[in-house]
Amino acid sequence: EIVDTDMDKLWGERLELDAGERGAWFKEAKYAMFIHWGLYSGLAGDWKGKTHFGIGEWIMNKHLAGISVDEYRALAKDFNPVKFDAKAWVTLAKQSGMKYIVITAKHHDGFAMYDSAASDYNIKDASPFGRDPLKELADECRKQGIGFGFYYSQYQDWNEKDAFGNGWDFNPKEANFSKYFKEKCEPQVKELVTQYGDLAVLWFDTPGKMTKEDSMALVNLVKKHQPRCLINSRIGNGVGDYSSLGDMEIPPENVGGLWECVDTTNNSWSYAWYDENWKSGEQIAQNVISVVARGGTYMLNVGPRGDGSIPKGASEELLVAGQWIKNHAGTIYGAEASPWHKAFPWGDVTVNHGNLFLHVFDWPQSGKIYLPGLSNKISGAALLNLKGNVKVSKEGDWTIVSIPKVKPDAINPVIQLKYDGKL
Ligand code: JFZ
Repeated sequence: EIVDTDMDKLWGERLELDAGERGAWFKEAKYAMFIHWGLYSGLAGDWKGKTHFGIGEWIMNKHLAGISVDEYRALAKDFNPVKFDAKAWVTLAKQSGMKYIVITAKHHDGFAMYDSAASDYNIKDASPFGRDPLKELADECRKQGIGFGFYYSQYQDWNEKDAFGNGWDFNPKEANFSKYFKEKCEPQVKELVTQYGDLAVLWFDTPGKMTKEDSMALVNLVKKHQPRCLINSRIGNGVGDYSSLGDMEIPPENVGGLWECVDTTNNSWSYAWYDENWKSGEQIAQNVISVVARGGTYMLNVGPRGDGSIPKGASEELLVAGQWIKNHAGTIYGAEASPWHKAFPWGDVTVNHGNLFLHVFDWPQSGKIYLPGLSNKISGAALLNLKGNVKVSKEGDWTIVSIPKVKPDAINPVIQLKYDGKL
């Protein structure tokens, strides 16, 4: 019996989770860097002279190139990211306004990007690089004062016939998932939680048909060594600390509890040479604003090349957004979701310390912004960091904010309204 990949069953469900006091830093952080980096980055979307459009880190899968385990394993011998520079990566994340980094320790391809004693199919032992880049990255994050965490694919391991297999010659009757779980998954997770200092998060993925017992075993293992480390919902079976929504999903209405939206700077998670669909700095800043306005945290991915360099198309736009965030920090960090619960046609709203921040993405031609149902007295109104008059008037149920008719020459202008009392 040959079974196909049942995508729908892999992802796990959306939950309202809340880690209480342990989650306080996460609620404040708002913005993080996700990094997909592995052997697949070296292929960059190509296999044997053919380009496979899709997500780069899935190239091994039968839905893309369908690479045999032996051929894929051989890639390690040529993987040598000589341009890898932990300091440059962490500096980019910091300058972009990001508060922690989560990187693929092992993706579905099964190759460990760190020095693993549990499996010699790892970058230190199997590649000419001979270093542990994730150790260097963890140390650099600590040095520069931002959080660090790992992505770990706990259920799909295409290198292991006992795990999910590679989805095309996987035979569940012959597969011994608990063997893989005991011999590779648990030992590797233990390495990650014991050898890299304090971790901000452990980001699991595609729980598939994992049992609650197995999910709990991983939760307990993480908590035993890192009681403050948060675990995302893709651990499966509803036992995580915070919810990772569907990929690239900014929800239409506010979502309660602790959650994040994961997204990419282009369309592929890992580097793919053909994908130059970079989000602009303006778009990235708008996504940060929109996710914060819905009550969540935005984790935005970059896919470094196989040589360890980060494409300029990503880094330059991240820095544009980072500059915007720096200039409008109070509208993002520690901010609360929009009291209107969903976006307006012109933009979105965040709240912080008695201020409503109106983020104007699409400047209204009328020069007027209409806010329904706001009974509070507005004691101050201004364009943040910009010149131009702002006036507030009331008309029945409406608060009308009059702004200049011409959009100021700046990305994502913000109007600050100081309000009295409680919202
Ligand atoms: C998974 C991975 O398969 C993918 O390679 C990448 O690492 C991404 C971040 O996570 O893909 C998913 C997981 C969940 C959903 C969609 C794609 N989802 O819930 O919609």
